[in-house]
Amino acid sequence: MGDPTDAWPPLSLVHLAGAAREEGHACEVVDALALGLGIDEVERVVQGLRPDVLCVTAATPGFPAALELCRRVRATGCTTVIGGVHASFMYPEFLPAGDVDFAVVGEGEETLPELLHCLAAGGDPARVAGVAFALGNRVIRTAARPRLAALDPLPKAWDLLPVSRYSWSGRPGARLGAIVSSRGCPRRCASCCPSAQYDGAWRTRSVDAVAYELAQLRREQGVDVVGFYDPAPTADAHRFARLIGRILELDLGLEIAIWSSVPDVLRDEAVLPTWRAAGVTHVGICRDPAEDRLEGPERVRALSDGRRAVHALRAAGIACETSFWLGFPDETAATVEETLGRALAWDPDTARFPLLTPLPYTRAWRTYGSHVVTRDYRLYNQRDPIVKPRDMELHEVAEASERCSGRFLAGRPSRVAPGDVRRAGPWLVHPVESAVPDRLDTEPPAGSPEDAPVRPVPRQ
Ligand code: B12
Ligand code: SF4
Repeated sequence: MGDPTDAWPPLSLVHLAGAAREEGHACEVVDALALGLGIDEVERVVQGLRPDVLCVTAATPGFPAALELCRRVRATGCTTVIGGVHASFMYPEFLPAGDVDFAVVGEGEETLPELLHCLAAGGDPARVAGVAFALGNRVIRTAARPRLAALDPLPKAWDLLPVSRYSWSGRPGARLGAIVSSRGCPRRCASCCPSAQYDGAWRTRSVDAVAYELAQLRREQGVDVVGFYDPAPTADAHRFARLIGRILELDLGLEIAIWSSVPDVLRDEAVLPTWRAAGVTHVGICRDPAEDRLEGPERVRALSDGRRAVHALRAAGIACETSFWLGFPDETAATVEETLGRALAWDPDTARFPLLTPLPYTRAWRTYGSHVVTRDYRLYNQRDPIVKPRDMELHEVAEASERCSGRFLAGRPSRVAPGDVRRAGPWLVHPVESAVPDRLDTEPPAGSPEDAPVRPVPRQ
């Protein structure tokens, strides 16, 4: 749901600073993304704060910059700690270079305060579970830290963040907040980062705790729209129905953007109007890249289900966006057209065409790793091509993604351009139910998505 013009709150820092503060450590948070700070500016801010310990979070594409910041700050005598999914898996790769003192492996809410205590007391970090560090020419990984036994309540430090800065192009002018209602995802897709992060485990928070936190965001932080950052809040139908019921009771007047999946949306088709009544205005549909390489009946079924899910959401007044993946090793001009045809047939409000970006710590790496042409992690951003197709040049892949976005948008005026603040968001894009003709229930032929046979989709 991200867009370059957005400023999304860094929820990891909200929880980590909250956890460290609860254990008596004074904290400051610098949200470089929201403040638009480059590395030199962040360095200056950090030097001005003169911290004992600098803690940094970064996903894979931001990791080289995070390491560079740690390297510079460490040179002034400050201890540096880095965490997040990339750090959790890749610490043997970067720790030997000596840019950063400690990597936190896994969730940080317990590990970070314990590490900070240990450092302040001059203790032995090898006794803190969930940490890795370099010692001479060896990398030490301490005992594994069990996942948090309970996710309620999660510590928070919203007061340390520039909350008035957070906004989403989907709702211009509104204050944006964030929450997780669960961690991980039960679906275990091969390319998936959150699934790898939690090893396929899915843990939920209690409905009451989530509802209470939503009320706090509304009343204490003045938030108008909340992004659920967990990828699978709807995975358990019963639990999500209870959460929707609680939100309806509270009547907070919040708008809510969530992630979901085609099976969850179709399962809940009959109750989608209650999602909408509770404030759910935007659903991002999570799709593993493998879904763009299905064959035979599975492919036909996936297309028809995807279309039905989009229609069902639209009928309930909920906007949806999803990604269609390009840049596979077997990519050709024809497969690009097929993927575009699939996107046009689904007809979500927003379609993105990210490029296949296998991560070294996911199962997909076994399939695609040998086709990855660079270990420059700055390019692992799903926009720069890092997989070389056998029959296409890298620049052709990037151009294909842009072309697909342009052609998708050209098809229908009510489609939403990512970043188009005038039309973006669910509140303007649903003039009538099924503005899109029921047109396809099979894959359109390569090269001519608009010329595919017209066959009505049976109503369920
Ligand atoms: C919100 C979000 C964003 C926001 C980030 C806002 C922000 N300032 O943080 C925005 C929209 C900006 C964004 C942008 C991008 N994102 Co994003 N994003 C997410 C999302 C939905 C939630 C992340 C989150 O906050 N989770 C909740 C927190 C609490 O969990 P956490 O971060 O894992 O933190 C815990 C632990 O990891 C650990 N920890 C984390 N950091 C640290 C640091 C320290 C010091 C310690 C001790 C511990 C620790 O403790 C935390 C609490 O337990 C995830 C998908 C997902 N559901 O996870 C994708 C995700 C992280 N994004 C992803 C991608 C690809 C991108 C983009 C490249 C997209 C694009 N093409 O532009 C950009 C890259 C931005 C950048 N510069 O790096 C991928 C990352 C894959 C990877 N490993 O590289 C993910 C996993 C989505 C996906 N399935 O592909 N994203
Ligand atoms: S549905 Fe999405 S979040 Fe869940 S495992 Fe698949 S790709 Fe990951």
